[in-house]
Amino acid sequence: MKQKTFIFDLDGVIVDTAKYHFLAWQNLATQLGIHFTNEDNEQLKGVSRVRSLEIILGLGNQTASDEKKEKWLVQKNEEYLAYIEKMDESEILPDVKRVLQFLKDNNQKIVLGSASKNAKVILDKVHLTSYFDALVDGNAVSKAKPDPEVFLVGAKLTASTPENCIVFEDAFAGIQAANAANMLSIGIGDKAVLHEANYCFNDFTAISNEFLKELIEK
Ligand code: B16
Ligand code: MG
Repeated sequence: MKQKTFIFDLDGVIVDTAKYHFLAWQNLATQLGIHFTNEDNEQLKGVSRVRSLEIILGLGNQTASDEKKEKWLVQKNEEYLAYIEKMDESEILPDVKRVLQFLKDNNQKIVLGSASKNAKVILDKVHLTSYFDALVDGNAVSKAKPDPEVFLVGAKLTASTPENCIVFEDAFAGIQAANAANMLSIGIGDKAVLHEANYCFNDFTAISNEFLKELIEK
């Protein structure tokens, strides 16, 4: 059997941490007098922490000094980490573990490619760290998705060529990053949003072991 590298995004693919990001951002927005809804939160998916704050300030037509922004970023992250602290395996999204296990059993490389600087903590919390051959997170890269850097670093760490990499992503910018890296992109979520992906599924329950086998042998 061939060996491919399967790169997983974290938030929205392995776990749904968007709900915790939302609660922490909403608290900060309220403090700043900015109306921030669940719908607005969609814009923050896959986007870096700093960029997320800029989007929220933009919603309220506000600007702030770098010093203030730094203080708010720390405050938001502390609150977010308090939610993460309570996470356990029950928060792993449906069939993610089955897919990881199938890939491992078939000697495939598994990599994390996330914008989050908290990725390692989250993987440890849900006890999935041991499945991964390499972790590429927000601390390891300087350019955010849709730049392909995060996925290209992942390919390099597993000594794989981009053509042999398959990316699972829930964010439009993430699919663009995978395509720009010359990798096969698989959208997890809404097909209307992720229309640039090579394939798209609602979630991992729709991805069979036979399909994974096909991807490996491609
Ligand atoms: P942090 P992903 C992303 O994770 C989230 O989707 C995005 O909403 C968040 O702002 C970003 O991580 C940074 O997270 O504040 O923990 O560094 O989808 O790339 O796994
Ligand atoms: Mg994501």
